[in-house]
Amino acid sequence: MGIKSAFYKICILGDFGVGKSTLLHHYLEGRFISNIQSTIGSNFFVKHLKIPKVKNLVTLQIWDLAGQDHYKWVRQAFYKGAKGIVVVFDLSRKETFKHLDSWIKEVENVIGVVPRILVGNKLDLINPGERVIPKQECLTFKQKIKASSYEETSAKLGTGVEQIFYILALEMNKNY
Ligand SMILES: Nc1nc2c(ncn2[C@@H]2O[C@H](COP(=O)(O)OP(=O)(O)OP(=O)(O)O)[C@@H](O)[C@H]2O)c(=O)[nH]1
Ligand SMILES: [Mg+2]
Repeated sequence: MGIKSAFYKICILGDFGVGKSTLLHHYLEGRFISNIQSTIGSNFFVKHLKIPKVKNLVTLQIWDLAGQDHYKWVRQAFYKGAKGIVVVFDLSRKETFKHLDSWIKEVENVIGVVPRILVGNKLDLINPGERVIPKQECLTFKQKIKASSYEETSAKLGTGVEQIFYILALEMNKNY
């Protein structure tokens, strides 16, 4: 049972500076780099991973999109063909969470509804007792956008990073 191999394009999106490129770098290289440049336009990377029921490795083509407002029109072109999205905000900056509605709208206007994971990054910067975005709000938003999962990560420490892509790969594969 199961298919032999699979290829999925995915996009990682969210406000400028939430840590999208740093998360990806940790996922691909297994370490933190502190001097990453703000993304210009887009970059893409390829990762192979093993998931149950798929005989061969799954290939993820991951598009890292620039979060700055003035790249909005550039991003539209890169959403096409994506089978999953990773939606990232910064746990230490509330405005990045508030902007998620407009991110979801932006991407759905181009590709409709595809499997998604909601990610709160920079877990290492927050004190559990003084969260600026209560966990319940994050979970409510996850339900609202029908995300498969809500993950809290630290691209600095590597916490939760692999989970994001593994869960998304499982979810995309369900649709086949
Ligand atoms: N402490 C901490 N810093 C982080 C974390 N993730 C990213 N950063 C820092 O946040 C800043 C922005 O990270 P980027 O990865 O460039 O953010 P981005 O979302 O790719 O930004 P754009 O490419 O401009 O859209 C950098 O200085 C990172 O080192 C994290 O989990 N913890
Ligand atoms: Mg970037």
